[in-house]
Amino acid sequence: MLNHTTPEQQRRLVTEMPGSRSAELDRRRLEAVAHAVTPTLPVFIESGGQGILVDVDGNHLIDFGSGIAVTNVGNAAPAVVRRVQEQAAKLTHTCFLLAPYESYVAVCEELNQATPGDFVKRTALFNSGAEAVENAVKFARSFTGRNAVVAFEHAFHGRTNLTMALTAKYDPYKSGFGPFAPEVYRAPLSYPYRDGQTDGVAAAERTIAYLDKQIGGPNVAALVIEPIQGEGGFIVPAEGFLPRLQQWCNEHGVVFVVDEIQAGFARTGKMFASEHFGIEPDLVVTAKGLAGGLPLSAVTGRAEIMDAPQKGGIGGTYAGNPLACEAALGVFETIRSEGLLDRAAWIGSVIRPQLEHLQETLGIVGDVRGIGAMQAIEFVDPVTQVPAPEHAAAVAQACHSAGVVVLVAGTYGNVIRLLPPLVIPEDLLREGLEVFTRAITERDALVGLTG
Ligand code: PLZ
Repeated sequence: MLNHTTPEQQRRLVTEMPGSRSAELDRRRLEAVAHAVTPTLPVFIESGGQGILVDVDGNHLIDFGSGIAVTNVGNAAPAVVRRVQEQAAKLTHTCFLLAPYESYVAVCEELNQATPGDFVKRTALFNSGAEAVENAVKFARSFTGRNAVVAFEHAFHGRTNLTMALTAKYDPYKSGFGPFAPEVYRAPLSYPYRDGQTDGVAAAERTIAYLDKQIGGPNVAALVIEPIQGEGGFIVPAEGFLPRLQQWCNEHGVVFVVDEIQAGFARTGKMFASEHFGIEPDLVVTAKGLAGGLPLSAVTGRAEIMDAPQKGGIGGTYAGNPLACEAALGVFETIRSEGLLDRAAWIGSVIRPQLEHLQETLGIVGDVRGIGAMQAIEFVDPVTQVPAPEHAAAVAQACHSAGVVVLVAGTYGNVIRLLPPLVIPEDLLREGLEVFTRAITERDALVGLTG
């Protein structure tokens, strides 16, 4: 077995950003890699740990991105590394459709147990989030015999053809890539900061009026929704919105599909964000945090829906690969042994008051929102409240230069989201937050002077 050494858990910049080795790799990237695959950071990463990413020039960066909510258990988490190494030395692949193995079944058992709802469930495994969302739609269509699928404003569900159709934002995700899959309808979301509707049931009635008038419940196979939108900018729907939508689904025999790909896996202080809203999805879609960085995704839900397609109708060569399944078992183990549900809630309790203070004192901070270790700031023009992507870009840039990795999000590109690994050491969390708040305060001061 290889010995893994965790990099020193300390922010440290030893070169310009990017350093010379990163700059050289970036030259090679531009020659070799399609330019539409565009990285955010200017540096190349070599190793990672609980809260630090180390680049090829030896710079230690604080990780507030977790590879977009993937390494919730930390990078190269010991239980994941151990299981993957052992599995790789024994068996790398058979294809579960050809010759099954235990770890696939064990992951399905874990997911059936962990997802909300006390009913008989089954799970099927896939590779990416998009692939799992597509398969959720296949299960729903097969079960209902209907075609229409409802998605929401600001949604992100992936980059494959069907999931591009479900995804809301045109540029960069869809522009030039049509035609898109038919029978996808986009419904109004609950976005309290922008739609001014803090009564979630009222917001749901507005959505339902649209569904009833323009699609018709009996035509709908599935309603697909993120409980807290990820790429859309951590939009938390007003209380009551999701339960009322689930009720409408039940009334019309529509499969209620909840995309927990970004919000799930202990991120919000519960195993699944759905638990905060009192909903029990018919199908839950997971990926990202499920396997700590190995490609694995899943659809989990009511047995009668999951068993609807014909035998052999669902699958894939690599879907539920044994290395990825072992990684997922390591993730479940780590969430339990490290108490990561409580830890995520605690991270939220550290971040949230600081961000709220900024909202109270600074004009460019329009909204602060999120649950647990999934928190975001929406930047606006201090006078008009119009989305201000230039502030988000400038703050993100300042953080990156100072060695803190943050991610921009939002339909208008004006949101910065914080997604630290749930195992991040406290001093790194506080230091990263300090760098972030300083960058925002300085930007606000600059806007005040120039505006
Ligand atoms: N559903 C809620 O957040 C992936 C996208 C990164 P895949 N989000 C990060 C990028 O720019 O492509 C995501 C998500 C939600 C589905 C997906 C899709 O998951 O594993 O990227 O296919």
